[in-house]
Amino acid sequence: METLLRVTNIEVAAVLYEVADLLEIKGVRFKPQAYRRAAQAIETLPEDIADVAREGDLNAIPGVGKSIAKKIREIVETGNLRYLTSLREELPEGVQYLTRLEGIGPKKAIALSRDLGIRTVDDLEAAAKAGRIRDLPGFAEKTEANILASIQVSRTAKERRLLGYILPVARDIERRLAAFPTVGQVSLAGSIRRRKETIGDVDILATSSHPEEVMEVFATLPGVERVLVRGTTKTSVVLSTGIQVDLRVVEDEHFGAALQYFTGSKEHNIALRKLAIARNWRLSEYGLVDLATGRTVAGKDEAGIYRALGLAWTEPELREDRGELEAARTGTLPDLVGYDAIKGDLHVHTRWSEGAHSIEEMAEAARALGYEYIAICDHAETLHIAHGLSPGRLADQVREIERINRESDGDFILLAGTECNIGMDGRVDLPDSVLADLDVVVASVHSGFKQSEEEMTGRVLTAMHNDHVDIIGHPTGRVLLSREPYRIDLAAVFDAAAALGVMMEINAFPGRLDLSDVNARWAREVGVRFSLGSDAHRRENLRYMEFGIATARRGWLSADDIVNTRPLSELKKLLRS
Ligand code: DGT
Ligand code: CA
Ligand code: CA
Ligand code: ZN
Repeated sequence: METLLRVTNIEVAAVLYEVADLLEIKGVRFKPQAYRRAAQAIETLPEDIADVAREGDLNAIPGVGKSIAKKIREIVETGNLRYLTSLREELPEGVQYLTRLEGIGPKKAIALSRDLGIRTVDDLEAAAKAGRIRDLPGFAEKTEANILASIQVSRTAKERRLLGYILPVARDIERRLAAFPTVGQVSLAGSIRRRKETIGDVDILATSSHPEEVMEVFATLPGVERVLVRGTTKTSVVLSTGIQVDLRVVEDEHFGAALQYFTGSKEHNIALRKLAIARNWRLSEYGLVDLATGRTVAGKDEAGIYRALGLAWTEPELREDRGELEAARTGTLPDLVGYDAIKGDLHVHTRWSEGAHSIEEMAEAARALGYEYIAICDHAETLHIAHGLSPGRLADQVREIERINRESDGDFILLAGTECNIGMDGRVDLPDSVLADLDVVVASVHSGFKQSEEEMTGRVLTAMHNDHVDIIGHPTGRVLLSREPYRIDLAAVFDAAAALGVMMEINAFPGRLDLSDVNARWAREVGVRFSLGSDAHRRENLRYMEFGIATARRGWLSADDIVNTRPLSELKKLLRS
Protein backbone atom coordinates (compact mmCIF):
# COMPACT_ATOMS: atom_id res chain seq x y z
CA MET A 1 0.00 0.00 0.00
CA GLU A 2 1.27 3.45 -0.83
CA THR A 3 1.82 5.64 2.14
CA LEU A 4 0.75 9.20 2.24
CA LEU A 5 4.21 10.62 2.71
CA ARG A 6 6.34 7.54 2.34
CA VAL A 7 7.68 8.05 5.84
CA THR A 8 9.65 4.94 6.74
CA ASN A 9 9.76 3.12 10.06
CA ILE A 10 13.35 4.26 10.52
CA GLU A 11 12.33 7.90 10.05
CA VAL A 12 9.48 7.65 12.55
CA ALA A 13 11.81 5.96 15.02
CA ALA A 14 14.43 8.69 14.51
CA VAL A 15 11.88 11.35 15.41
CA LEU A 16 10.90 9.50 18.57
CA TYR A 17 14.54 8.99 19.56
CA GLU A 18 15.17 12.67 19.19
CA VAL A 19 12.13 13.48 21.33
CA ALA A 20 13.52 11.12 23.97
CA ASP A 21 16.93 12.85 23.91
CA LEU A 22 15.40 16.30 24.17
CA LEU A 23 13.13 15.31 27.04
CA GLU A 24 16.13 13.85 28.83
CA ILE A 25 18.08 17.07 28.40
CA LYS A 26 15.14 18.95 29.90
CA GLY A 27 15.32 16.62 32.89
CA VAL A 28 11.95 15.02 32.27
CA ARG A 29 11.72 11.58 33.94
CA PHE A 30 10.26 8.31 32.61
CA LYS A 31 8.96 9.75 29.37
CA PRO A 32 12.31 9.45 27.54
CA GLN A 33 12.37 5.71 28.19
CA ALA A 34 8.83 5.37 26.88
CA TYR A 35 9.73 7.15 23.65
CA ARG A 36 12.84 5.02 23.23
CA ARG A 37 10.94 1.79 23.79
CA ALA A 38 8.37 2.81 21.16
CA ALA A 39 11.14 3.83 18.76
CA GLN A 40 12.88 0.49 19.15
CA ALA A 41 9.67 -1.41 18.55
CA ILE A 42 8.94 0.59 15.39
CA GLU A 43 12.45 0.08 14.05
CA THR A 44 12.00 -3.69 14.21
CA LEU A 45 8.35 -3.79 13.22
CA PRO A 46 7.81 -6.07 10.20
CA GLU A 47 4.85 -3.99 8.94
CA ASP A 48 5.01 -0.54 7.46
CA ILE A 49 4.26 1.88 10.30
CA ALA A 50 2.30 4.12 7.95
CA ASP A 51 -0.06 1.25 7.13
CA VAL A 52 -0.49 0.40 10.78
CA ALA A 53 -1.21 4.05 11.54
CA ARG A 54 -3.95 4.19 8.96
CA GLU A 55 -5.52 0.79 9.15
CA GLY A 56 -4.19 -1.11 12.12
CA ASP A 57 -3.89 -0.69 15.82
CA LEU A 58 -0.91 1.40 16.86
CA ASN A 59 -1.55 0.60 20.51
CA ALA A 60 -0.72 -3.03 19.78
CA ILE A 61 2.90 -1.99 19.28
CA PRO A 62 4.88 -2.46 22.49
CA GLY A 63 5.53 0.84 24.22
CA VAL A 64 2.98 2.78 22.18
CA GLY A 65 0.26 4.30 24.31
CA LYS A 66 -2.43 6.77 23.38
CA SER A 67 -0.21 9.85 23.39
CA ILE A 68 2.64 8.36 21.36
CA ALA A 69 0.14 6.81 18.93
CA LYS A 70 -1.25 10.27 18.25
CA LYS A 71 2.23 11.59 17.55
CA ILE A 72 3.03 8.70 15.21
CA ARG A 73 -0.12 9.52 13.28
CA GLU A 74 0.98 13.12 12.94
CA ILE A 75 4.41 12.10 11.66
CA VAL A 76 2.91 9.69 9.14
CA GLU A 77 0.34 12.19 7.92
CA THR A 78 2.39 15.37 7.78
CA GLY A 79 6.02 14.26 7.80
CA ASN A 80 6.55 16.44 10.87
CA LEU A 81 5.96 16.45 14.59
CA ARG A 82 5.11 19.83 16.06
CA TYR A 83 6.00 18.57 19.53
CA LEU A 84 9.55 17.91 18.35
CA THR A 85 9.77 21.34 16.74
CA SER A 86 8.76 23.02 19.98
CA LEU A 87 11.23 20.91 21.99
CA ARG A 88 13.99 21.88 19.61
CA GLU A 89 13.10 25.52 20.00
CA GLU A 90 13.84 25.30 23.70
CA LEU A 91 17.47 24.46 22.97
CA PRO A 92 20.02 27.26 23.12
CA GLU A 93 20.68 29.02 19.85
CA GLY A 94 23.42 27.34 17.87
CA VAL A 95 22.77 23.97 19.47
CA GLN A 96 19.48 23.90 17.60
CA TYR A 97 21.28 24.56 14.38
CA LEU A 98 23.88 21.85 14.96
CA THR A 99 21.17 19.23 15.52
CA ARG A 100 20.00 19.71 11.96
CA LEU A 101 23.18 17.99 10.80
CA GLU A 102 22.90 14.32 10.03
CA GLY A 103 24.36 12.28 12.90
CA ILE A 104 24.34 15.07 15.48
CA GLY A 105 21.63 14.64 18.04
CA PRO A 106 20.89 17.06 20.84
CA LYS A 107 23.29 15.34 23.26
CA LYS A 108 26.27 15.70 20.95
CA ALA A 109 25.26 19.23 20.04
CA ILE A 110 25.12 20.27 23.66
CA ALA A 111 28.52 18.70 24.39
CA LEU A 112 30.04 20.51 21.41
CA SER A 113 28.56 23.79 22.47
CA ARG A 114 29.35 23.41 26.19
CA ASP A 115 32.87 21.97 25.94
CA LEU A 116 34.21 23.57 22.80
CA GLY A 117 32.08 26.69 22.51
CA ILE A 118 30.85 25.63 19.09
CA ARG A 119 27.84 27.66 17.93
CA THR A 120 27.84 27.50 14.16
CA VAL A 121 28.48 24.96 11.45
CA ASP A 122 31.62 26.90 10.53
CA ASP A 123 32.91 26.56 14.12
CA LEU A 124 32.17 22.86 13.94
CA GLU A 125 33.99 22.43 10.67
CA ALA A 126 37.07 24.22 11.97
CA ALA A 127 37.11 22.11 15.15
CA ALA A 128 36.71 18.86 13.23
CA LYS A 129 39.49 19.78 10.83
CA ALA A 130 41.77 20.71 13.72
CA GLY A 131 41.09 17.36 15.39
CA ARG A 132 39.68 18.98 18.53
CA ILE A 133 36.50 16.92 18.66
CA ARG A 134 37.87 13.38 19.00
CA ASP A 135 38.81 13.91 22.67
CA LEU A 136 35.30 14.74 23.83
CA PRO A 137 33.56 11.88 25.63
CA GLY A 138 31.36 9.98 23.17
CA PHE A 139 33.29 11.24 20.13
CA ALA A 140 36.07 9.60 18.13
CA GLU A 141 38.30 10.29 15.19
CA LYS A 142 35.71 8.66 12.99
CA THR A 143 33.06 11.07 14.28
CA GLU A 144 35.10 13.97 12.97
CA ALA A 145 35.16 12.49 9.50
CA ASN A 146 31.42 11.87 9.70
CA ILE A 147 30.80 15.41 10.86
CA LEU A 148 32.79 16.82 7.95
CA ALA A 149 30.88 14.60 5.54
CA SER A 150 27.49 15.66 6.86
CA ILE A 151 28.49 19.32 6.77
CA GLN A 152 29.31 18.78 3.12
CA VAL A 153 25.92 17.17 2.49
CA SER A 154 24.02 19.85 4.36
CA ARG A 155 25.79 22.56 2.37
CA THR A 156 25.01 21.07 -1.01
CA ALA A 157 21.50 20.16 0.07
CA LYS A 158 20.69 23.53 1.54
CA GLU A 159 22.25 25.74 -1.04
CA ARG A 160 19.47 27.17 -3.15
CA ARG A 161 19.93 28.85 -6.51
CA LEU A 162 18.08 31.50 -8.41
CA LEU A 163 15.38 30.28 -10.76
CA GLY A 164 16.75 32.59 -13.42
CA TYR A 165 20.08 30.82 -13.51
CA ILE A 166 18.79 27.27 -13.14
CA LEU A 167 15.92 27.28 -15.60
CA PRO A 168 18.10 27.57 -18.73
CA VAL A 169 20.34 24.76 -17.46
CA ALA A 170 17.33 22.55 -16.71
CA ARG A 171 15.78 23.25 -20.10
CA ASP A 172 19.01 22.32 -21.79
CA ILE A 173 19.03 18.92 -20.08
CA GLU A 174 15.34 18.50 -20.87
CA ARG A 175 16.03 19.16 -24.56
CA ARG A 176 18.92 16.70 -24.70
CA LEU A 177 16.80 14.00 -23.13
CA ALA A 178 13.86 14.73 -25.42
CA ALA A 179 16.15 14.32 -28.43
CA PHE A 180 17.12 10.81 -27.38
CA PRO A 181 15.28 8.24 -29.57
CA THR A 182 13.82 5.98 -26.89
CA VAL A 183 12.56 8.85 -24.74
CA GLY A 184 8.82 9.47 -24.96
CA GLN A 185 7.54 12.28 -22.79
CA VAL A 186 9.81 14.60 -20.79
CA SER A 187 8.89 17.31 -18.34
CA LEU A 188 10.48 19.41 -15.67
CA ALA A 189 8.93 18.77 -12.26
CA GLY A 190 9.48 19.95 -8.69
CA SER A 191 10.02 23.57 -7.72
CA ILE A 192 11.43 24.42 -11.13
CA ARG A 193 8.16 23.49 -12.81
CA ARG A 194 6.36 25.59 -10.21
CA ARG A 195 8.81 28.41 -11.07
CA LYS A 196 9.69 29.04 -7.47
CA GLU A 197 12.07 31.98 -7.06
CA THR A 198 14.85 29.75 -5.74
CA ILE A 199 15.50 26.10 -6.50
CA GLY A 200 16.96 23.37 -4.29
CA ASP A 201 17.46 20.76 -6.99
CA VAL A 202 16.18 20.14 -10.49
CA ASP A 203 13.61 17.38 -10.97
CA ILE A 204 12.99 15.88 -14.40
CA LEU A 205 10.52 13.19 -15.36
CA ALA A 206 10.56 11.07 -18.49
CA THR A 207 9.03 7.99 -20.04
CA SER A 208 11.01 5.49 -22.07
CA SER A 209 10.91 2.03 -23.54
CA HIS A 210 14.56 1.64 -22.51
CA PRO A 211 15.13 3.28 -19.12
CA GLU A 212 18.69 1.92 -18.71
CA GLU A 213 19.82 3.62 -21.89
CA VAL A 214 18.23 6.90 -20.86
CA MET A 215 19.91 6.74 -17.47
CA GLU A 216 23.23 6.11 -19.19
CA VAL A 217 22.74 9.14 -21.42
CA PHE A 218 21.74 11.24 -18.43
CA ALA A 219 24.65 10.13 -16.22
CA THR A 220 27.13 11.00 -18.95
CA LEU A 221 25.69 14.33 -20.09
CA PRO A 222 28.26 17.09 -20.54
CA GLY A 223 28.61 18.96 -17.28
CA VAL A 224 27.86 15.98 -15.03
CA GLU A 225 30.54 15.79 -12.41
CA ARG A 226 29.29 13.13 -10.03
CA VAL A 227 26.60 10.45 -10.01
CA LEU A 228 24.94 10.25 -6.61
CA VAL A 229 22.34 7.56 -7.26
CA ARG A 230 22.18 5.30 -10.26
CA GLY A 231 19.11 3.16 -10.90
CA THR A 232 16.59 2.38 -13.63
CA THR A 233 13.82 4.47 -12.11
CA LYS A 234 15.85 7.24 -10.51
CA THR A 235 19.28 8.68 -11.19
CA SER A 236 20.70 11.72 -9.41
CA VAL A 237 23.71 13.63 -10.61
CA VAL A 238 25.62 16.71 -9.54
CA LEU A 239 26.74 19.09 -12.28
CA SER A 240 30.14 20.75 -12.13
CA THR A 241 28.29 23.91 -11.06
CA GLY A 242 27.11 22.06 -7.96
CA ILE A 243 23.51 21.78 -9.12
CA GLN A 244 21.82 18.47 -8.32
CA VAL A 245 19.54 17.02 -10.98
CA ASP A 246 17.19 14.09 -10.35
CA LEU A 247 15.81 12.16 -13.29
CA ARG A 248 12.98 9.71 -12.83
CA VAL A 249 11.87 7.42 -15.61
CA VAL A 250 8.33 6.08 -15.31
CA GLU A 251 5.85 4.04 -17.33
CA ASP A 252 3.66 5.86 -19.77
CA GLU A 253 0.49 4.87 -17.94
CA HIS A 254 1.82 6.51 -14.73
CA PHE A 255 3.26 9.63 -16.29
CA GLY A 256 0.45 11.98 -15.25
CA ALA A 257 0.39 10.74 -11.69
CA ALA A 258 4.16 10.90 -11.40
CA LEU A 259 4.24 14.38 -12.88
CA GLN A 260 1.60 15.52 -10.42
CA TYR A 261 3.43 13.90 -7.50
CA PHE A 262 6.92 15.12 -8.33
CA THR A 263 5.79 18.62 -9.19
CA GLY A 264 4.60 19.15 -5.63
CA SER A 265 4.65 21.18 -3.65
CA LYS A 266 4.60 18.68 -0.87
CA GLU A 267 1.94 20.80 0.87
CA HIS A 268 -0.22 20.88 -2.26
CA ASN A 269 0.16 17.11 -2.61
CA ILE A 270 -0.89 16.50 0.96
CA ALA A 271 -4.02 18.59 0.47
CA LEU A 272 -4.78 16.78 -2.78
CA ARG A 273 -4.31 13.38 -1.19
CA LYS A 274 -6.76 14.32 1.51
CA LEU A 275 -9.39 14.91 -1.16
CA ALA A 276 -8.64 11.47 -2.57
CA ILE A 277 -8.85 9.84 0.86
CA ALA A 278 -12.24 11.48 1.42
CA ARG A 279 -13.53 9.50 -1.57
CA ASN A 280 -11.87 6.32 -0.37
CA TRP A 281 -9.37 6.70 -3.17
CA ARG A 282 -5.64 6.51 -2.95
CA LEU A 283 -3.39 8.95 -4.78
CA SER A 284 0.24 8.06 -5.35
CA GLU A 285 2.84 8.66 -8.01
CA TYR A 286 1.40 5.58 -9.78
CA GLY A 287 -2.14 6.81 -10.10
CA LEU A 288 -5.46 7.49 -8.49
CA VAL A 289 -7.00 4.21 -7.34
CA ASP A 290 -10.52 3.50 -6.05
CA LEU A 291 -9.87 1.43 -2.95
CA ALA A 292 -13.33 -0.14 -3.01
CA THR A 293 -12.98 -1.60 -6.50
CA GLY A 294 -9.20 -1.51 -7.01
CA ARG A 295 -9.86 0.30 -10.27
CA THR A 296 -7.40 2.96 -11.47
CA VAL A 297 -9.38 6.15 -11.89
CA ALA A 298 -6.64 8.31 -13.43
CA GLY A 299 -2.88 8.39 -13.88
CA LYS A 300 -1.91 8.69 -17.51
CA ASP A 301 -2.34 12.42 -17.72
CA GLU A 302 -2.14 15.00 -15.02
CA ALA A 303 -5.34 16.86 -15.80
CA GLY A 304 -7.25 13.59 -15.45
CA ILE A 305 -6.25 13.36 -11.80
CA TYR A 306 -7.56 16.82 -11.01
CA ARG A 307 -10.69 16.18 -13.06
CA ALA A 308 -11.46 12.92 -11.28
CA LEU A 309 -11.22 14.74 -7.97
CA GLY A 310 -13.71 17.34 -9.15
CA LEU A 311 -11.05 19.99 -9.70
CA ALA A 312 -9.96 22.17 -12.57
CA TRP A 313 -6.38 21.52 -13.69
CA THR A 314 -4.25 23.78 -11.55
CA GLU A 315 -1.28 25.63 -13.00
CA PRO A 316 1.99 24.43 -11.40
CA GLU A 317 2.82 27.98 -10.26
CA LEU A 318 -0.22 27.89 -7.97
CA ARG A 319 0.53 24.59 -6.28
CA GLU A 320 1.61 25.82 -2.88
CA ASP A 321 -1.48 25.00 -0.82
CA ARG A 322 -2.48 28.65 -0.71
CA GLY A 323 -6.14 28.12 -1.51
CA GLU A 324 -5.70 26.86 -5.07
CA LEU A 325 -7.54 23.59 -4.52
CA GLU A 326 -10.59 25.35 -3.14
CA ALA A 327 -10.49 27.68 -6.15
CA ALA A 328 -10.06 24.69 -8.47
CA ARG A 329 -13.09 23.06 -6.89
CA THR A 330 -15.33 26.11 -7.18
CA GLY A 331 -14.14 27.17 -10.62
CA THR A 332 -12.58 30.37 -9.33
CA LEU A 333 -8.94 29.84 -10.28
CA PRO A 334 -7.44 33.06 -11.64
CA ASP A 335 -6.98 33.49 -15.37
CA LEU A 336 -3.19 33.75 -15.02
CA VAL A 337 -1.20 36.18 -17.12
CA GLY A 338 0.34 34.25 -20.01
CA TYR A 339 4.07 34.02 -20.69
CA ASP A 340 3.43 35.71 -24.04
CA ALA A 341 1.16 38.46 -22.72
CA ILE A 342 3.74 41.20 -22.16
CA LYS A 343 3.74 43.88 -24.87
CA GLY A 344 6.70 45.89 -23.64
CA ASP A 345 9.34 46.21 -20.95
CA LEU A 346 9.01 49.15 -18.56
CA HIS A 347 12.44 49.06 -16.94
CA VAL A 348 15.43 49.04 -19.29
CA HIS A 349 18.91 50.51 -18.79
CA THR A 350 21.35 51.53 -21.50
CA ARG A 351 24.94 52.60 -21.88
CA TRP A 352 23.82 56.12 -20.97
CA SER A 353 24.03 55.00 -17.34
CA GLU A 354 25.31 51.62 -16.17
CA GLY A 355 24.01 49.47 -19.04
CA ALA A 356 26.18 47.73 -21.64
CA HIS A 357 24.27 48.54 -24.83
CA SER A 358 23.02 51.57 -26.71
CA ILE A 359 19.38 52.63 -26.92
CA GLU A 360 19.20 51.29 -30.47
CA GLU A 361 20.70 47.96 -29.51
CA MET A 362 18.20 47.54 -26.69
CA ALA A 363 15.37 48.55 -29.02
CA GLU A 364 16.49 46.06 -31.63
CA ALA A 365 16.62 43.22 -29.09
CA ALA A 366 13.20 44.18 -27.72
CA ARG A 367 11.69 44.17 -31.18
CA ALA A 368 13.12 40.72 -31.79
CA LEU A 369 11.21 39.56 -28.71
CA GLY A 370 8.01 40.85 -30.30
CA TYR A 371 7.57 43.86 -28.02
CA GLU A 372 5.69 46.97 -29.13
CA TYR A 373 7.51 49.32 -26.77
CA ILE A 374 10.11 49.62 -24.05
CA ALA A 375 10.77 52.35 -21.53
CA ILE A 376 14.35 53.55 -21.26
CA CYS A 377 14.82 54.10 -17.53
CA ASP A 378 18.41 55.00 -16.78
CA HIS A 379 19.42 56.19 -13.34
CA ALA A 380 19.47 59.86 -12.42
CA GLU A 381 22.26 61.92 -11.04
CA THR A 382 22.54 60.97 -7.38
CA LEU A 383 23.25 57.35 -8.24
CA HIS A 384 26.91 58.04 -8.94
CA ILE A 385 27.93 54.40 -8.87
CA ALA A 386 25.53 53.80 -11.72
CA HIS A 387 26.73 56.87 -13.70
CA GLY A 388 23.33 58.48 -13.31
CA LEU A 389 22.24 61.16 -15.75
CA SER A 390 22.12 64.85 -14.89
CA PRO A 391 18.96 66.72 -15.98
CA GLY A 392 20.93 68.05 -18.94
CA ARG A 393 22.13 64.60 -20.06
CA LEU A 394 18.64 63.22 -19.57
CA ALA A 395 17.28 65.97 -21.84
CA ASP A 396 19.86 64.88 -24.44
CA GLN A 397 18.73 61.29 -24.05
CA VAL A 398 15.07 62.27 -24.51
CA ARG A 399 15.96 64.04 -27.76
CA GLU A 400 17.86 60.98 -28.90
CA ILE A 401 14.84 58.76 -28.14
CA GLU A 402 12.57 61.14 -30.06
CA ARG A 403 14.94 61.02 -33.01
CA ILE A 404 14.96 57.20 -33.06
CA ASN A 405 11.18 57.10 -32.81
CA ARG A 406 10.85 59.57 -35.71
CA GLU A 407 13.10 57.47 -37.90
CA SER A 408 11.41 54.17 -37.10
CA ASP A 409 8.44 52.77 -38.98
CA GLY A 410 6.16 53.34 -36.01
CA ASP A 411 5.33 49.78 -35.01
CA PHE A 412 7.84 49.93 -32.19
CA ILE A 413 8.07 52.88 -29.80
CA LEU A 414 10.67 53.89 -27.26
CA LEU A 415 9.27 55.55 -24.15
CA ALA A 416 11.45 58.13 -22.46
CA GLY A 417 11.79 57.35 -18.79
CA THR A 418 13.96 57.34 -15.71
CA GLU A 419 14.63 55.20 -12.70
CA CYS A 420 15.08 58.02 -10.29
CA ASN A 421 16.30 57.54 -6.78
CA ILE A 422 14.11 58.05 -3.73
CA GLY A 423 16.25 60.06 -1.32
CA MET A 424 16.35 59.67 2.45
CA ASP A 425 13.58 62.26 2.78
CA GLY A 426 11.42 60.74 0.02
CA ARG A 427 12.27 63.34 -2.60
CA VAL A 428 13.37 62.02 -5.98
CA ASP A 429 16.55 63.20 -7.67
CA LEU A 430 15.05 64.97 -10.67
CA PRO A 431 13.12 68.26 -10.70
CA ASP A 432 9.41 68.21 -11.57
CA SER A 433 10.05 70.17 -14.75
CA VAL A 434 12.23 67.33 -16.05
CA LEU A 435 9.91 64.57 -14.85
CA ALA A 436 7.00 66.25 -16.61
CA ASP A 437 8.66 65.64 -19.98
CA LEU A 438 9.07 61.90 -19.46
CA ASP A 439 6.65 59.15 -20.46
CA VAL A 440 7.50 56.80 -17.58
CA VAL A 441 8.90 57.59 -14.15
CA VAL A 442 10.10 54.68 -12.02
CA ALA A 443 11.22 55.66 -8.52
CA SER A 444 13.22 53.28 -6.35
CA VAL A 445 15.08 53.13 -3.06
CA HIS A 446 18.77 52.34 -3.51
CA SER A 447 20.28 53.30 -0.16
CA GLY A 448 19.54 53.85 3.52
CA PHE A 449 18.14 50.35 3.94
CA LYS A 450 18.64 50.50 7.70
CA GLN A 451 15.96 53.13 8.29
CA SER A 452 13.15 52.34 10.68
CA GLU A 453 9.94 50.98 9.23
CA GLU A 454 8.26 54.29 9.90
CA GLU A 455 10.95 56.30 8.13
CA MET A 456 11.12 53.98 5.15
CA THR A 457 7.35 53.89 4.77
CA GLY A 458 7.14 57.69 4.99
CA ARG A 459 9.92 58.01 2.45
CA VAL A 460 8.23 55.79 -0.14
CA LEU A 461 4.82 57.37 0.48
CA THR A 462 6.34 60.81 -0.09
CA ALA A 463 7.71 59.63 -3.44
CA MET A 464 4.33 58.17 -4.35
CA HIS A 465 2.67 61.50 -3.69
CA ASN A 466 4.85 63.09 -6.34
CA ASP A 467 2.38 63.39 -9.23
CA HIS A 468 5.01 62.41 -11.79
CA VAL A 469 5.92 59.07 -10.25
CA ASP A 470 4.23 56.22 -12.11
CA ILE A 471 5.91 53.15 -10.68
CA ILE A 472 7.73 52.17 -7.50
CA GLY A 473 10.69 50.03 -8.57
CA HIS A 474 11.69 46.85 -6.70
CA PRO A 475 9.48 47.90 -3.78
CA THR A 476 11.08 45.95 -0.91
CA GLY A 477 14.76 46.16 -1.89
CA ARG A 478 15.38 42.49 -1.28
CA VAL A 479 18.12 40.58 -3.05
CA LEU A 480 17.44 36.89 -3.09
CA LEU A 481 19.86 34.70 -1.13
CA SER A 482 21.75 37.75 0.05
CA ARG A 483 19.78 40.75 1.30
CA GLU A 484 16.59 40.80 3.32
CA PRO A 485 13.86 43.27 2.32
CA TYR A 486 14.04 46.59 4.15
CA ARG A 487 11.47 47.23 6.82
CA ILE A 488 8.43 48.88 5.31
CA ASP A 489 4.70 48.93 6.01
CA LEU A 490 3.53 47.32 2.81
CA ALA A 491 -0.14 47.57 3.80
CA ALA A 492 0.18 51.36 3.89
CA VAL A 493 2.17 51.41 0.64
CA PHE A 494 -0.32 49.20 -1.20
CA ASP A 495 -3.31 51.21 0.04
CA ALA A 496 -1.69 54.40 -1.16
CA ALA A 497 -0.74 52.79 -4.47
CA ALA A 498 -4.32 51.76 -5.10
CA ALA A 499 -5.66 55.18 -4.11
CA LEU A 500 -3.11 57.21 -6.09
CA GLY A 501 -2.89 54.92 -9.12
CA VAL A 502 0.84 54.38 -8.61
CA MET A 503 1.96 51.00 -9.90
CA MET A 504 4.05 48.48 -8.05
CA GLU A 505 6.86 46.95 -10.03
CA ILE A 506 7.56 43.27 -10.23
CA ASN A 507 11.22 43.53 -11.03
CA ALA A 508 12.09 40.47 -13.11
CA PHE A 509 15.85 40.49 -12.52
CA PRO A 510 16.63 36.96 -11.25
CA GLY A 511 18.05 38.12 -7.94
CA ARG A 512 15.18 40.50 -7.22
CA LEU A 513 11.74 39.20 -8.16
CA ASP A 514 10.46 42.08 -6.10
CA LEU A 515 7.54 42.24 -5.36
CA SER A 516 7.53 38.59 -4.41
CA ASP A 517 4.72 36.21 -5.32
CA VAL A 518 3.07 36.51 -1.91
CA ASN A 519 3.36 40.30 -1.76
CA ALA A 520 2.04 40.67 -5.29
CA ARG A 521 -1.00 38.62 -4.42
CA TRP A 522 -1.61 40.75 -1.36
CA ALA A 523 -1.24 43.99 -3.34
CA ARG A 524 -3.63 42.73 -5.98
CA GLU A 525 -6.24 42.04 -3.35
CA VAL A 526 -6.22 45.70 -2.32
CA GLY A 527 -6.54 46.88 -5.93
CA VAL A 528 -2.97 47.69 -6.89
CA ARG A 529 -1.88 47.62 -10.52
CA PHE A 530 1.50 46.24 -11.57
CA SER A 531 4.29 46.99 -13.98
CA LEU A 532 6.70 44.27 -15.06
CA GLY A 533 10.26 45.32 -15.79
CA SER A 534 13.34 43.24 -16.58
CA ASP A 535 15.76 45.86 -15.21
CA ALA A 536 17.90 44.78 -18.17
CA HIS A 537 21.47 46.08 -18.12
CA ARG A 538 22.29 44.41 -21.43
CA ARG A 539 20.38 43.03 -24.40
CA GLU A 540 20.26 39.43 -23.22
CA ASN A 541 18.71 40.50 -19.90
CA LEU A 542 15.45 41.43 -21.61
CA ARG A 543 14.65 37.73 -21.44
CA TYR A 544 14.51 37.93 -17.66
CA MET A 545 10.93 39.13 -18.13
CA GLU A 546 9.90 35.49 -18.01
CA PHE A 547 10.84 35.26 -14.33
CA GLY A 548 8.81 38.34 -13.53
CA ILE A 549 5.84 36.76 -15.28
CA ALA A 550 6.42 33.56 -13.30
CA THR A 551 6.37 35.58 -10.09
CA ALA A 552 3.18 37.35 -11.19
CA ARG A 553 1.57 34.00 -11.92
CA ARG A 554 2.64 32.63 -8.56
CA GLY A 555 0.98 35.76 -7.14
CA TRP A 556 -2.31 34.84 -8.87
CA LEU A 557 -2.13 37.84 -11.24
CA SER A 558 -4.07 38.14 -14.50
CA ALA A 559 -3.10 40.10 -17.59
CA ASP A 560 -5.57 42.76 -16.45
CA ASP A 561 -3.55 43.44 -13.32
CA ILE A 562 -0.42 44.27 -15.30
CA VAL A 563 -0.26 47.51 -17.26
CA ASN A 564 2.33 46.40 -19.79
CA THR A 565 0.09 43.69 -21.15
CA ARG A 566 -1.78 46.60 -22.81
CA PRO A 567 -1.07 48.08 -26.19
CA LEU A 568 0.75 51.40 -26.10
CA SER A 569 -2.35 53.58 -26.51
CA GLU A 570 -3.99 52.02 -23.46
CA LEU A 571 -0.80 52.01 -21.44
CA LYS A 572 -0.41 55.74 -22.01
CA LYS A 573 -3.81 56.36 -20.49
CA LEU A 574 -2.79 54.47 -17.37
CA LEU A 575 0.46 56.37 -16.90
CA ARG A 576 -0.03 59.54 -14.93
CA SER A 577 0.38 62.69 -16.92
P1 DGT B 1 13.34 22.23 -3.99
O1 DGT B 1 14.03 21.16 -4.75
O2 DGT B 1 13.77 22.33 -2.56
O3 DGT B 1 13.42 23.57 -4.66
O4 DGT B 1 11.77 21.89 -3.91
P2 DGT B 1 10.94 20.73 -4.62
O5 DGT B 1 9.52 21.09 -4.44
O6 DGT B 1 11.42 20.52 -6.00
O7 DGT B 1 11.23 19.49 -3.70
P3 DGT B 1 11.98 18.11 -3.96
O8 DGT B 1 13.01 18.22 -5.02
O9 DGT B 1 12.45 17.66 -2.62
O10 DGT B 1 10.83 17.11 -4.39
C1 DGT B 1 10.18 17.24 -5.62
C2 DGT B 1 8.73 17.01 -5.45
O11 DGT B 1 8.47 15.65 -5.08
C3 DGT B 1 8.07 17.82 -4.35
O12 DGT B 1 7.70 19.10 -4.78
C4 DGT B 1 6.88 16.96 -4.02
C5 DGT B 1 7.37 15.57 -4.20
N1 DGT B 1 7.83 15.01 -2.92
C6 DGT B 1 9.08 14.78 -2.55
N2 DGT B 1 9.13 14.26 -1.32
C7 DGT B 1 7.87 14.16 -0.91
C8 DGT B 1 7.24 13.71 0.28
O13 DGT B 1 7.88 13.26 1.23
N3 DGT B 1 5.89 13.78 0.32
C9 DGT B 1 5.14 14.26 -0.71
N4 DGT B 1 3.83 14.34 -0.61
N5 DGT B 1 5.70 14.71 -1.81
C10 DGT B 1 7.03 14.66 -1.91
CA1 CA C 1 13.54 19.94 -6.57
CA1 CA D 1 14.58 16.43 -6.03
ZN1 ZN E 1 16.97 50.02 -9.31
